[in-house]
Amino acid sequence: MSRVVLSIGSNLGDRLSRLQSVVDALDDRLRAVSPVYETDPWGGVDQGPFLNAVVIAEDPELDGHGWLAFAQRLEAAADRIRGQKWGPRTLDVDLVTVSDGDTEVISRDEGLTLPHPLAHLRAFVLIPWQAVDPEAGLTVTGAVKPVSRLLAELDPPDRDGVRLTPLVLGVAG
Ligand code: PH2
Ligand code: MG
Ligand code: MG
Repeated sequence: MSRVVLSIGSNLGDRLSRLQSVVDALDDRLRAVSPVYETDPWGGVDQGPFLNAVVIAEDPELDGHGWLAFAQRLEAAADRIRGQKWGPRTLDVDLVTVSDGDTEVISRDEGLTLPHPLAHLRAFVLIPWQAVDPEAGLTVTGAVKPVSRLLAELDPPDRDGVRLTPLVLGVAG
């Protein structure tokens, strides 16, 4: 069984609808959806705030490359234009980590880096992830670290830039 943790974000247009499009596409493969957070832009580009969430899904048919293709299809469907690095976007769907059964997939392939090489530095990934999976761990430089510890290691202003909203991503069924 292949399980993915996806970080989803949007800061252009109808941000919540963009995030909802990912939840809808996952349908019965969805296992968990975090609350929605409004987050200060990370990466030094002057731009509007993002909405971010984390979703967890399972699909026995997909491996890392399959999940990546899924993510890219959804970005294309949201009219995502490949623009400035870390700049504004209608929809970003990033693979944080993929596991195959109990084994975390480690990939340094062209185009597929797993786990996500910056996830451990991003409060907008770690805070929603911890909210849906308090026991989660992430491999950083070869060793698994609890997400709670990674979060504790971030600067407080980084964590404060991630604010819980009352917005909800609807799950069908
Ligand atoms: N995505 C980026 C760059 N910066 N900042 C926040 N807060 N949230 C994001 O999703 C984000 C970002 C590029 O992927
Ligand atoms: Mg991203
Ligand atoms: Mg991306």
